[in-house]
Amino acid sequence: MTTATVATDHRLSDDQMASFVINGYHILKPDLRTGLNQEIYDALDAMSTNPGDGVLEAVPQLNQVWNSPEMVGALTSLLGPDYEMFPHRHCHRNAPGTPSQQIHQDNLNDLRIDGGQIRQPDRIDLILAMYYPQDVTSNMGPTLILPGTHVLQALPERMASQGNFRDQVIATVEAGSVVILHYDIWHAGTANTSKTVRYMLKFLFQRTSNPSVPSWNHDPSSDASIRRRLESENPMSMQRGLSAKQRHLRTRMWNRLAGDQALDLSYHDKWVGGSWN
Ligand SMILES: O=C(O)CCC(=O)C(=O)O
Ligand SMILES: [Fe+2]
Repeated sequence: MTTATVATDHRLSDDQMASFVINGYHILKPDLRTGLNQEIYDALDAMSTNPGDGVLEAVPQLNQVWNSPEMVGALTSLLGPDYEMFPHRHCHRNAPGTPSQQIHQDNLNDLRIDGGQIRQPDRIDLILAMYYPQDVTSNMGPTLILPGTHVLQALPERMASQGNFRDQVIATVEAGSVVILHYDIWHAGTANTSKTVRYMLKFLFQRTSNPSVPSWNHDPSSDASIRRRLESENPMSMQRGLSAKQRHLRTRMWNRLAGDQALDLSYHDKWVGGSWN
């Protein structure tokens, strides 16, 4: 009984969940059947136009990626067991010569207002999943991620001129990998200077209910070490005030994921003169 559960349970561990809450991303490589990545690559390469949201119907083998136990386990952990696939999706075809994107958020680039109150970015409601059917080496336009930025607000107009951050992560990956991102994280596609087309399939998944219990593989005995991680890790070096805000928001995010609904009452929390009210 126990063995069967362990063998089939791909939910994230406490440490993997904490890493996501701190860094805003998780990379996994599902155990896909031999040949599937190439089949998908060939099907994409044979398309004469981009089918937009219709890419799942055009290449139904993609369902095997999204339905893999590793994907279902990770998405269940992050969004709860009743998560849903979002109807918007996109196939990114980066041909040789494609330049870098600006670093950006896919989500709304502004403060969330909810019932007239500022809503803190302290939840995981939407996940962006990027699947790469071929290896992505450093010159093929890998996705760039700014770890920890999913809890920060920034003006896109200001970010437009920014690049080459010291702690940026360049997600070079093997064929079949999926980069799972918090929807608010700052990221960009980089330049493809190789001679190979890089495909990336972007899909969105959404939470449909608020968490009431941890939906990952939770072990209460790790609570103290997780708290220490949430309060001390610094994925991108930044000024002290911002690090404090980041730590505050991710502790709230963790509590909310663990089922602390009392937090719903405190949308109006705000940063005032160096402390949280
Ligand atoms: O191509 C990539 O790696 C990222 C694409 C992206 O972030 C976007 O188009 O919004
Ligand atoms: Fe994007």
